[in-house]
Amino acid sequence: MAVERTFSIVKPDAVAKNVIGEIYTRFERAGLRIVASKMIHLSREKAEGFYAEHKERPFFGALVDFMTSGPVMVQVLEGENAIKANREIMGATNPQEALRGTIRADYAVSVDENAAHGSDSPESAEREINYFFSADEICPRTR
Ligand code: RTP
Ligand code: MG
Repeated sequence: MAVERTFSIVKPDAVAKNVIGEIYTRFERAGLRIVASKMIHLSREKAEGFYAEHKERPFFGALVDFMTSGPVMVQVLEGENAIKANREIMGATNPQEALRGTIRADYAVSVDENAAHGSDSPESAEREINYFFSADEICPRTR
């Protein structure tokens, strides 16, 4: 498996809980490198575009409300099998179903406010990275 990139968000609930650093530490402990990172407060338009695949779902309005409720950290993670590795570290979408020791089990309380996002495929990783970062904002490993 070649080195791969994935896109990640520390969602507003986790930023509000002051656990950005703890979540970043989990990425690093799993062998993922942070090669781009910034804090932003999403506009509704930006959040709606990001979650466009869920536009027709009943939870879409609540999801956009939540994602715009406070700042988020957005980052690009790089490493072996990064997409799957990040999904494993995050745990299931519903924190009630997430394995112990995962980000969502430890920091999230509900499916609506579930602490983190991670790309679910190479195609979405590419789209999501380009949605938030320009090429000159990504700093691959040099040493
Ligand atoms: P994400 O995209 O945020 O990483 O989460 P995911 O892949 O695990 O889940 P996805 O199906 O893509 O859903 C995106 C976000 O929508 C909210 N959601 N709410 N109330 C519900 O039944 C429901 N289902 C999904 C969650 O916040 C989920 O992270
Ligand atoms: Mg998803």
